[in-house]
Amino acid sequence: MIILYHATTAVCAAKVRVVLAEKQIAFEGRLINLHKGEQFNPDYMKINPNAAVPALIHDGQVLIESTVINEYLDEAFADHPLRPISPFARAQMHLWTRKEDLIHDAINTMTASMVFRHELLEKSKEEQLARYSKIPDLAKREKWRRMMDEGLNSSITKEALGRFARHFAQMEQALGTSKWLVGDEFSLADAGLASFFYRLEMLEIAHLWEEHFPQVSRWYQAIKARPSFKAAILDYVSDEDHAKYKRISAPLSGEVKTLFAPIVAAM
Ligand SMILES: N[C@@H](CCC(=O)N[C@@H](CS)C(=O)NCC(=O)O)C(=O)O
Repeated sequence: MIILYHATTAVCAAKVRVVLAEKQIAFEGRLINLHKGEQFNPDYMKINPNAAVPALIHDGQVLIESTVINEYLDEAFADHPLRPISPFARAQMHLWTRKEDLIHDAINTMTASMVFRHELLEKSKEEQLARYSKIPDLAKREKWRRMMDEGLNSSITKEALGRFARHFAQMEQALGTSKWLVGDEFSLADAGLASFFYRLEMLEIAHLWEEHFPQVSRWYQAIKARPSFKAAILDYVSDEDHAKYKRISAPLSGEVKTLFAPIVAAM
């Protein structure tokens, strides 16, 4: 039996749901409401001491870290394999999956500076602090504080956009010669990025790749055409979430485009 601790829109949790859907593995979901701070509940932190989703329990064994969970699922469940067989191709796949944490950090930066910040600025100082002051990792906590204070003008935002530019350029190169990131079979490398791209789309900044990286655009359309995209990502995002992201992000989209242009031009 599989239990997944997740949150509806959290991209790392959606990353695991994509793999569960691709491999057609049934699971029991337990939602953790990150906005209410349920990730800091001591009982949950016994499961995931990082106070984050996802966490997965398989036959009583606890797993955390979405990249590790996805690799575990593919190893533990043989049907619908998502890792290439050849050692070289598998190494290429790992080169992609090991970068997911860095890209997730950049996704989190954009979400914090474009959406979370604007929601939190409407709340009291106490409520703002309550949202991030219990994050166990001090660097992450400090990043939240800076995003609240500095927003899109922060050097953290520029660093995140630089990461996207480099990642998209590497993807563009790989996708110039193959259908998916590693050869012509969909793998964990592709699965791990699906929810990240959707978050950027929800933030109204799909122009980051659409205006510069045609192969990446082609790849994302193919990702969206897979049944796992609907089952693991779209079905968990409410109309209310969509409306909220659009309302807050759309006015900031042009600003992000202006910040991104010189970064891409300098590559
Ligand atoms: N490297 C971890 C990152 C987990 C993570 O940061 N998850 C986010 C949601 S995508 C979270 O739960 N954040 C807690 C918070 O917002 O306080 C993974 O890939 O599992």
